[in-house]
Amino acid sequence: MYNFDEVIDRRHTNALNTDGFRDYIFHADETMTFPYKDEEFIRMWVADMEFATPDVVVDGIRERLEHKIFGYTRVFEKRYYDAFSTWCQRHYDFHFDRKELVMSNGIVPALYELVEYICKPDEKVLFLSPSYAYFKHAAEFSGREFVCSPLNNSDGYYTINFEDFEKRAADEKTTLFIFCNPHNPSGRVWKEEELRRLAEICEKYGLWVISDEIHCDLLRLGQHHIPMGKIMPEYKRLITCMAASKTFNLAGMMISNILIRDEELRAVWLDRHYNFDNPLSIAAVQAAYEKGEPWLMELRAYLDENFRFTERYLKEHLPEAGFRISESTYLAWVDLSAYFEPDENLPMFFAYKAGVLLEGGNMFVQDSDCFIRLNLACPRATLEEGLCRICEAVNTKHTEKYMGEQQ
Ligand code: LCS
Repeated sequence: MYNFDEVIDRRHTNALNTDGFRDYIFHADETMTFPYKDEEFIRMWVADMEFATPDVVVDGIRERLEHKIFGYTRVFEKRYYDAFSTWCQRHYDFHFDRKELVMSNGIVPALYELVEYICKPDEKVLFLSPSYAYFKHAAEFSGREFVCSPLNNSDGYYTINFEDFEKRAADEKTTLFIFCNPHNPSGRVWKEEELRRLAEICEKYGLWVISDEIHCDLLRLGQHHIPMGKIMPEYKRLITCMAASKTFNLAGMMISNILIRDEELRAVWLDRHYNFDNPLSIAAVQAAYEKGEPWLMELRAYLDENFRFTERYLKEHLPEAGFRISESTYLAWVDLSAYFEPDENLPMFFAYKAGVLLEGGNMFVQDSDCFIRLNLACPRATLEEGLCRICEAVNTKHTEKYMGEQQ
């Protein structure tokens, strides 16, 4: 019913995806040039989608536009809570009290604030690696040290090393665990047993837990997300972050949900946070939660097929690439250690040799050498072209290397 094959021109919309890649990926300015024009790149990097947000969301924004006044705004009405909490109840059988809900312009800005409110200057932030780099940035932003507990990687399936995690959690200077649930970049949807063991360790050492569940709606069909809030129903030091931004392609709307259980921390937040919201963003998210489910189900089926397509394509054209269909997210995490040395700058290689913008292991803190992360939330034709260019570039490099060694 929805057309995920539509190719939408995003130029001239101030999109980070089209116009911000030099700065974000290469820390360079507009003087950086490539053998490709900007519009010739296949863009498989930052985590937003090439798909249109559903009509119900656009209609929600339009209805709000008709009110014609956009003065100072904040989520005051219960309708927003009703929309979001009904979503959580329906999808995750998860209930939270209205008073726990505070709004933020994004989960990343919330992380930056929360680290500062929770950790004293000499305290440390713990997370699992590889990791979404902003967990590290959030610690560093307020001068806190970070500690990684490396995940085990067994043939592309990531699991938690609980002995290592407990050792690090036991450090009395480690007071906050930022948990990515589901996990970016691997896409793991943590199972109940894994969540229980993590929760047990966090409770034993009294850690604060921020459970970043931004990817929780984007599951492969058949997968089920369990909010940490259900595993730790009474634990006050738990903060849950969720948003419609990834789910409905609304990251630019800059609005996300933060559930703070601890009253004292919530008071600090309400005191120090800049507590205003964008009226169009509220309308967009409310409409998404109230009416967006049919679209999401079709999106998930389309993404599932993009993952299967990628699996088939890589098997045929890049057989030594390590790839496993992610349990969640639209992000494919591909191990190219059979083809590259650990010090290769992969985003640079693929931008120059393939005309593909992607994220490399160097962007995921540690334990991610030789990996690339591909954003598969694009029309299948775009995906096919991107994969074709990636495989060709790697195979050409391999052939050249082989010929070089023969001479
Ligand atoms: N948390 C996680 C785990 C994410 O993956 C992202 C976006 C965010 C938070 C951002 O939340 P926001 O501030 O927009 O509410 N992930 C991105 C990524 O992996 N590449 O580009 C964005």
